[in-house]
Amino acid sequence: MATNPIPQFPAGFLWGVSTSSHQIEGAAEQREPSVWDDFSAGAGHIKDGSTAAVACDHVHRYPEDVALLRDLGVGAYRFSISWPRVNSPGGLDFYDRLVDELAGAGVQPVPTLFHWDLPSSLEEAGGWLNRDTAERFAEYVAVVAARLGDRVTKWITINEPAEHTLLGHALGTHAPGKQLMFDALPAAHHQLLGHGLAVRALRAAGVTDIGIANSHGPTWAASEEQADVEAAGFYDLLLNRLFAEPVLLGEYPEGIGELMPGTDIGSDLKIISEPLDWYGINYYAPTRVGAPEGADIEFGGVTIPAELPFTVKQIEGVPTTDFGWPVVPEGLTELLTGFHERYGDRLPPVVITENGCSYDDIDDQRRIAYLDGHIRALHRATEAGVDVRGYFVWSLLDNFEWAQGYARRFGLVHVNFEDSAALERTPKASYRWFQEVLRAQR
Ligand code: IFM
Repeated sequence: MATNPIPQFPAGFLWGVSTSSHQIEGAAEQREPSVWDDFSAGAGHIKDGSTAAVACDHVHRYPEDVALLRDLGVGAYRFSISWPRVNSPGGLDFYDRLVDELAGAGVQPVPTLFHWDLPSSLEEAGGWLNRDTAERFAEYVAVVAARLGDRVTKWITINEPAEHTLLGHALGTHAPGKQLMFDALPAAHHQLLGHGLAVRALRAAGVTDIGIANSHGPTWAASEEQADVEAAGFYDLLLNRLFAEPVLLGEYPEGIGELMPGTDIGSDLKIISEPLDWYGINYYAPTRVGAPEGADIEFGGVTIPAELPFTVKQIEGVPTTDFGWPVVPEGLTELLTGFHERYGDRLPPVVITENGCSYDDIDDQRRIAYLDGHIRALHRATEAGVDVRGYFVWSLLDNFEWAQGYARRFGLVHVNFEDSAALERTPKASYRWFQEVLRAQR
């Protein structure tokens, strides 16, 4: 276990952990179906053949989970609200109870309004390829804000539209399983539009503390050869610039706006770039990218098809998680200082809304090393002048890791999925370690 104390972060820095509705809630019979229920039913879609119908059964066990949060000593809990549950009778009552339980434990609720579990009924009407979904999203956001806004002050609109576009709509390895390649771009635009409309709906409800959770990471060219540098630049555009620039600058990177649907992209971009109070970044690892090599490759649980204009390569000489993802804490410093340089004062204060790793053990010393390294890397970014206001570990609990099912364990708390009646929670070594870090930061 790492022994050097972690440097002190400023007073008021927000420490938390994150989860999402579909990954932990269970109680699927109490809500409308979502695209993830439909996708999970398809043969071969989920690695271990599982579904999230029960998951961690958080809907019934939330008092125990909130007690874990309280004992951990986090200031905040990032969870997501299930749109299909809100659409169902009594669905919002669950979030009412959760928010009250959190208040009783002294933990600030930070809900995300969309974390990939679109109601199936909306998918049938075209899902995120249909502009109307963005409008429907804003209506749902207004309903949620009206109900919880008296107790919830900090909100996140959407989670990782990049992954939802790439994996869900371009490659089809995630729900809704569409394989549209570059024809998936409208799904990106409509999610971003939904984000902007949600910001307006939250502002109309009087909310003053709003962010987004975008996933970003440094892109490293595999060599200095022009073809590799160009491929890396393209990957950077897809993962980083395509989702950051409309939100932060009110514009798409060159050449992209023309590919987007709609008749008045300028007025859409005004909505998408509604000012935010902070910018949430989910960081896991950098990506090493080279020119295409004419063959499909398997990387981090995803097949990158040969026809894409880049290939993803292993980063040599660094440890990997049990998921095979490279462990590169300094990538977080590089990402944040890079964003600071690229976007200057257009970048609002940053919150790391997710960071974590998948390891199987309960005595998870490698997770401790990962988190220790990344928190220090975050501190170095603050010393270099980046205004960072919070850090959330992904995740509180082991959970349904999408197409990987229960085979990947990101939790600070182990969940025994073998015994589905008990689903026993066991805090891992990393939970105890983080508890000490938080104690020392107070
Ligand atoms: O589990 C996911 C989460 O839902 C979104 N960000 C990445 C995590 C790990 O893959």
